[in-house]
Amino acid sequence: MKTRDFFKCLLWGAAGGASGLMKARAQNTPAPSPAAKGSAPLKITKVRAILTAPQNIRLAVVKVETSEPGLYGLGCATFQQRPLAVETAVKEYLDDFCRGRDADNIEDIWQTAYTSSYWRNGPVLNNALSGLDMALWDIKGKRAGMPVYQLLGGKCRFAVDCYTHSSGRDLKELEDSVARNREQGFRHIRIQVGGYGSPHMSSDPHFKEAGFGRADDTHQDSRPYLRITPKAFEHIRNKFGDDLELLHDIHERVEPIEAINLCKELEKYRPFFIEDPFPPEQNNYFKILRQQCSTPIAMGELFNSPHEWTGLITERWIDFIRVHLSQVGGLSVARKIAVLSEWFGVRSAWHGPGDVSPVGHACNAHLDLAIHNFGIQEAVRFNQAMHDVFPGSPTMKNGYMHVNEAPGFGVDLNEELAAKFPYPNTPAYWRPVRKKDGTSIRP
Ligand code: GCO
Ligand code: MG
Repeated sequence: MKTRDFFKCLLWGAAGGASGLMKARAQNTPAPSPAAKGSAPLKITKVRAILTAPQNIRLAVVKVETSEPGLYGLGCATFQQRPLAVETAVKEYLDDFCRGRDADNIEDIWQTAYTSSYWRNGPVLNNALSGLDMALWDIKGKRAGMPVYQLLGGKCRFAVDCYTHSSGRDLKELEDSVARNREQGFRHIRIQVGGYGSPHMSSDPHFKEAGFGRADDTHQDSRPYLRITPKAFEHIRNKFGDDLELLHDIHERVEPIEAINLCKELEKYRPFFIEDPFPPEQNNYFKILRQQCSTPIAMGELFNSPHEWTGLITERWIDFIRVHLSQVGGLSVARKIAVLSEWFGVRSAWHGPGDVSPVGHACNAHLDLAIHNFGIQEAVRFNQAMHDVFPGSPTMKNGYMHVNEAPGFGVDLNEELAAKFPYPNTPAYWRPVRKKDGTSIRP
């Protein structure tokens, strides 16, 4: 065979082989996902914050609009003490930063937006980032035609078990409040005597007589609170028995050593958890607390930075991680916190008070459904106006939170109606809390 013919055959063979290979590769390449099928990458066209207060609490929700007509996402950016600062961060910075970016690349947008301010991990920027992040997950769920919990791996439970709040100025009022919540099916109830630290039980605010501070500053002594709280646990345990799960929020209102003694005293009442015994500035006290008692501990609603939660989790100094999803930067961060926590036996108890929007509550619930190390979810009741402004809001039944099966988070926002609930004309800041001599304490 002439050399030339030999090489010709070789070439034909190779060409034939290659085309065969490409055909096989084409056959094995899955069809483009619906997310991208037939459409150019989905571009972000606008990012804006919507402010509303259907329940007289300052809520902020971010809406991300896209190049696909009618396709948008919603995310919670609620920081009720500084909402206008969050609105500015969205309007003046995130909107311009995001326009034209591929809405599908959530993690990349999170990471680049997170460092786009160079300085990071603060409440204002994290809330703005959270609104953006959650909205992108909402969009991805809508494009995939699935609820977000499905994107996170599907359900680990049929619904989200919740705790609610009971309080009373005295033990009788507290007892009545617990009875009402039990009637509604709650098996987990947080008990407080009055507000955090029971300030109504403090007397003689000497700083006021001395003209120190301002007249509307709050006075709280720790002793009355430290005396009444164990009594409240005893009273409720005696009234409702051992099966009712009891929770309590110290809300960082007393000195660290006082909180340690209180946690030791409450141990015999087998609380489900005691929350925020110390301020984040005193995280290292958790080690001492762990050495002194085995009262289950929850911490985290005030956290903004990984430096605050990582050590507590990896040292197993807490039992429940309670971050406020928008304060840590959104769902993309919270799901990583959940994964880290699972490896160290820490369960979730995401912050879910009235100053989280229904979109934020839905996001809590979607994550709660999908993670194995779910502990409990804080829940609040929405009034009718809230359901009207946020159609598709999560619902409560028999102490469980339910989300709907619509794609995304399943919660929408009626902007026209939202505009009818402007922010209340009251100070947005947390009023100072002072000891008898005027010393300010953590609120
Ligand atoms: C809780 C919290 C809240 C916060 C409030 C601050 O456990 O639910 O402590 O009540 O105080 O969210 O704005
Ligand atoms: Mg709390």
